[in-house]
Amino acid sequence: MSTKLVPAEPYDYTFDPERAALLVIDMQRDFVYPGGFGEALGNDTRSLLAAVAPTQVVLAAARETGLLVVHTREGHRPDLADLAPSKRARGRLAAGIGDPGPMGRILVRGEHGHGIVDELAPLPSEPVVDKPGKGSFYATDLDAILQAKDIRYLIVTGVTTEVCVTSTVREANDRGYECLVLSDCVASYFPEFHQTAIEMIKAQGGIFGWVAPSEQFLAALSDDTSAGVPSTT
Ligand code: C5J
Repeated sequence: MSTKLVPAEPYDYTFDPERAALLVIDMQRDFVYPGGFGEALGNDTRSLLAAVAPTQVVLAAARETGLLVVHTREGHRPDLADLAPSKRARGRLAAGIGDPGPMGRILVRGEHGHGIVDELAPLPSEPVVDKPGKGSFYATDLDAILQAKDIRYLIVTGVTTEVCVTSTVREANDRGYECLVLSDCVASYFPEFHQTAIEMIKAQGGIFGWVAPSEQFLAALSDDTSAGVPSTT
């Protein structure tokens, strides 16, 4: 199969679809939907909601093309045994992780708010990685899942841009994965943090990876002549 070429920043991103995975990071009700934990913290969830529709399109295209799709969820065991005291205490919140929240116990596995938004519901065949931290590789089997499929290229979507997305991209980059972040499929409660996080990823010649709008990725994925370069990897 030929490699695909996506016009991206800081320069074109080339990838082999057979070694690429779509990563959907923490698109959970508690972060994204109005009435969830994110909003209870005083955040405006509209920018996160705006990333759902373009991600839905990318998800459909990835499924159609046969890309591996991996979802992550931030959260903890019901007994909170994997919740660091520092994380539990952070923010001095009246209702924090493990406490009753608007959509069930906050960031606890199995609770309604911890689940992935309906629009992006995982298929039974798609791995869902539960993570106790911000980075998707920390204390998870994500690397093993990707290695087992010989994945090298990660197409990154999800929330929030400057927290779990950036942490994951940095971890992935150090492990040798080539990350393309889809700028309209990641979002933050804070537009200025989103913008700065995007700038940081692609700065210094792509120090952590590449950035492109999803339409560029979709065009490349569906174009048989996208790069015309036989895969050498
Ligand atoms: C946060 C995340 N923002 N998924 N989590 O606490 O980015």
